[in-house]
Amino acid sequence: MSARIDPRTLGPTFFYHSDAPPYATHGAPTLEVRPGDSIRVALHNLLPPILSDDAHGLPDTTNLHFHGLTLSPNAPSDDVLTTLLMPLARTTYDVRVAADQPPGIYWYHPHPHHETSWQVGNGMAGVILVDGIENVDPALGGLRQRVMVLRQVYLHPDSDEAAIATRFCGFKNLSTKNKIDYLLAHRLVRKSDDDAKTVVTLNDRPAGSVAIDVKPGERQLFRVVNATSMRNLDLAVDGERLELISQDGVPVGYLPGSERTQSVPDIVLPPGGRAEFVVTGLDHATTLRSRAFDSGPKGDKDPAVELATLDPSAPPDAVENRLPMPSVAVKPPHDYYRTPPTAPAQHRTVVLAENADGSRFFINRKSFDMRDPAMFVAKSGTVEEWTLRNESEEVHTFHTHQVHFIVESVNGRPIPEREREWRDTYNVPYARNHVPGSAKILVDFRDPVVRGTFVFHCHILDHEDGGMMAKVRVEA
Ligand SMILES: [Cu+2]
Repeated sequence: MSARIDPRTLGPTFFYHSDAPPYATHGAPTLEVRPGDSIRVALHNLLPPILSDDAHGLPDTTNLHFHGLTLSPNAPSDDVLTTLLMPLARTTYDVRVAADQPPGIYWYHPHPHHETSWQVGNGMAGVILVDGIENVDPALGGLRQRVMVLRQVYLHPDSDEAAIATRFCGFKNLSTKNKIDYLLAHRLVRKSDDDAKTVVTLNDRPAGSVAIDVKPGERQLFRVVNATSMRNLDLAVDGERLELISQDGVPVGYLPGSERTQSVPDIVLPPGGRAEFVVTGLDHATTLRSRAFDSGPKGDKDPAVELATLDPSAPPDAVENRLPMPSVAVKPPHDYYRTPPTAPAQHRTVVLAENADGSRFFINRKSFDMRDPAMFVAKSGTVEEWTLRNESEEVHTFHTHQVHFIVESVNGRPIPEREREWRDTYNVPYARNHVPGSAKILVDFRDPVVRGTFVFHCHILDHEDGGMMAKVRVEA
């Protein structure tokens, strides 16, 4: 696939290629894999090389991060630190999905420091589905499943149909006038991230415009990715509770002692987070919505938004997508996600903070630089306890690459064992009355494939681009 300028929006986008017409398709394909499979993706950076309006003055680099998968952090696998494609450069990723990767929904997106929010905020993201969830919960076998990608994309000032017709896919093919248009649009849009210039979409259609066929009493599995760059979504369906099956790719019942499903009124999905839940059809139309989310006095506004109508009289699916019936799953040689964590070998503190006007962001008083040494060095095979402390008056979404973690307590309040689950994105509460928000987590470095240097950061991506990121090195 390639990263290039979308002639329709003048924003950066993925195109992917096939041997048959139309040869290049806008967007990023869903990759459906089984545990133990390899994913090979060739990526070609066709973004223009000449932009200098960024604070850092660099051209548009790009790369890929495979969010949530337990992978080697070293090239050609899930490496975002040294695999950084300059314009016209290309590379091939070779990613080995772990034999014990839990079945569920994961995703991939670019991760070039300073550029991540801009690229993801223009929709550059695709889904990775690891097969087999019906073997974990046989009651899911045969249900209709719906993969839903939620984005918040920029409204481009110049994306009308006439303009589309005059543009081509590669910048080098643009006329001088269109090059100037592009530069102006790029500069204009990049500097505006207020909500008025963005729109929430569900599978690339404006939120609220989608009608989904759910028959009365029918159970369907919704598999949702928050692929926005900086928006919290609080999912709910009017008139019913949701049956939560899985968060961040991992079934909630995976940890011994936790319940197989949870009945919940709503599910907060931070940017980068995923949830899989069963919805049961009512005998009348209802609404899948995101409730307003309180991200703190200094946080971005996350107002309520209607996402879709669930309607027993909606037109039937053109192609039905049903989960297979359960089969006997192959037993992996080890299964860290189902093995209770060992006693922590190390205790660390991660302080999240920002400057007064919210333009620079820090972890342990340090704003990220690509040349930084690792902030922490962990020993492979161990579990560590990290205390996350949020000193700012807005929520920050903690995310680690390569591994998942278990949230033990929030603001000093322990999470009951039956509700403990693996996460890879988690909102650390904001400070109130100068008392920092906090969360205590267990970070799992047991899988030997995770050796090398990688990053943890805030998944509100303009915070990451603004420096709220650090490196950790895991050694044998
Ligand atoms: Cu943040």
